[in-house]
Amino acid sequence: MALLEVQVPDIGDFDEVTVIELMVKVGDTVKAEQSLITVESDTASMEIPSSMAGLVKEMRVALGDKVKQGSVVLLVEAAGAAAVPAAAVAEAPTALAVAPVAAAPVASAPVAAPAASGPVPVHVPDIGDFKDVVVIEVMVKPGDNIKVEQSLITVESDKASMEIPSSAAGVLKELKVKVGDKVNIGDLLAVLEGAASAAVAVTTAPAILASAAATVALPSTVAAPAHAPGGATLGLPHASPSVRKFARELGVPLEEVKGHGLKGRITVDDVQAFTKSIMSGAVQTKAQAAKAPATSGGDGAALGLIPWPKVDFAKFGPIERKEMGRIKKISGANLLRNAIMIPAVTNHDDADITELEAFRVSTNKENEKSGVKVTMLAFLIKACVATLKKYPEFNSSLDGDALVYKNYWHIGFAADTPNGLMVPVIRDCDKKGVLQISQEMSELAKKARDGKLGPAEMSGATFTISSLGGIGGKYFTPIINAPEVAILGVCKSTMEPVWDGKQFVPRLMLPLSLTWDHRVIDGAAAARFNAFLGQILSDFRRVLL
Ligand code: CAO
Repeated sequence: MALLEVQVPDIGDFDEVTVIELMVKVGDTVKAEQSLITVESDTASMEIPSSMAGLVKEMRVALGDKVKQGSVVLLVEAAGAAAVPAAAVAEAPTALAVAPVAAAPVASAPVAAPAASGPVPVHVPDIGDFKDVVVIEVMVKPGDNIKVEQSLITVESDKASMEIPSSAAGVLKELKVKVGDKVNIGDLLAVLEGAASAAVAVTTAPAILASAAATVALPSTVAAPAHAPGGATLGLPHASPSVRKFARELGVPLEEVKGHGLKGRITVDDVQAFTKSIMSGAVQTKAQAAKAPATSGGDGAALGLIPWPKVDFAKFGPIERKEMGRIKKISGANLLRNAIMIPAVTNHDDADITELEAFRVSTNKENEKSGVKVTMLAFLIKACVATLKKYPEFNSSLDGDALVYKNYWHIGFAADTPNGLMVPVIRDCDKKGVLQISQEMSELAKKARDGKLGPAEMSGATFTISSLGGIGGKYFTPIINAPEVAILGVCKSTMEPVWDGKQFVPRLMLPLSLTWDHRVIDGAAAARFNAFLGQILSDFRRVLL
């Protein structure tokens, strides 16, 4: 099959442009109109699309090459009958052209008011075929002294970026657009005041206007090297429009991405690598860092605290330093926020589970063959759901000044895993029996330990139980899992002498520690919650009431 040339089309006034990005490689299958390379002059950045679909057989340009209209970009083996001879391709500049053409007639661009003084409107000039281009940068502000041809905003289509210069001089009185707006030819951009001769000069200066229409510009600001996190912001990041579009779709802050392309240009690979590092937790965006305090609390300066003590532990003996795992870091930051932001109080109480434990043991004996072990935690979940229904504010969340009461009962349980604490969630516990809850809990706990829990399995809890019963201890003060408003801590049950009014009798007592958000719950309600929970646990038939 014949190889066909794809050439650089008519790119307006640009004589020679530099190839700054190769977007395809030998062996790629390209579609017609698919961008092949990005070229840049000192005022423009544009993507050159393919004139045909086919298989890339040979690249004829390399990074840094200078090309102009007619230069061969690559050879393709054209797909099917759609193939056209190379000569025909070269003769089809409209299909190929991505840059607005410079020959826009000045008169068609409503750019300047004829008045020599008073308000002067500045409109979007003829920008070629581009429609609904997005304002991605506003470079001036009201009060600025604007010169003729000074860039006011940068707009971007999915193929090109361009700066829109002012058609007049004067003081910027009003800006009519903001970042994110979509604009078209003739739209009012700004109103200048005190614009003297310059405005008139522009209406009669086709050269200036022609460049306004054709300046597919990424000049000095964009040409500045892409900056690393923490670096100074020098304007737009150095990236092609399609890369910026890709970053926008992913929500990637491009100014934080380090470019590894030509002259530090940010490429699609850079955006992908950045996204991966965010997802793996290896780095945080500035926005994430601002939202989530460091696990250790940073330096505490934001809270007006004295700095965290810095100690050279090695001075006192041998040490070993180990980075904390990702889960510990994430849960640490959450725990810190919850501990600091919630005015939490913990009530301790004991519940008599003598009969319940006897029932649990006998049930497990009866069900030995079923393979499902009924756990105390499953009974606790059912008992908590009944108590949450009686005291619904414990199943609510704060939303500003309002309380959101949830008419579902999804219970989270803390699971100790080799990677750290995780909180799987059992959904709709009000609709499930103790056996089903026990089974789901054992599956979720296993998944948690194997590091296989998905985000959906850890979200949506309305209340959490943290049980250390299998391990030991008496009471503790669990930290509320925001935006929940309460959490129940459970420790190891022990046989204790309990006064029944006549004598001390041995009873199996379960220590309960309920931590609650005092903004939502009062101490009396917390005491009632524990008391009611204790009653259910001592006589589980109450769950049915
Ligand atoms: N009192 C006395 N014994 C208890 C008990 C209690 N409250 N709760 C459980 N036990 C016993 C069980 O009877 C069982 O003993 P046998 O093996 O002899 O039958 C053993 O402890 C294990 O119990 P279990 O299999 O029912 O497990 P569990 O429901 O107690 O716990 C899970 C499951 C996932 C919660 C647990 O594995 C876990 O990870 N716990 C730690 C939670 C945690 O870290 N909380 C702290 C958070 S704050 O940092």
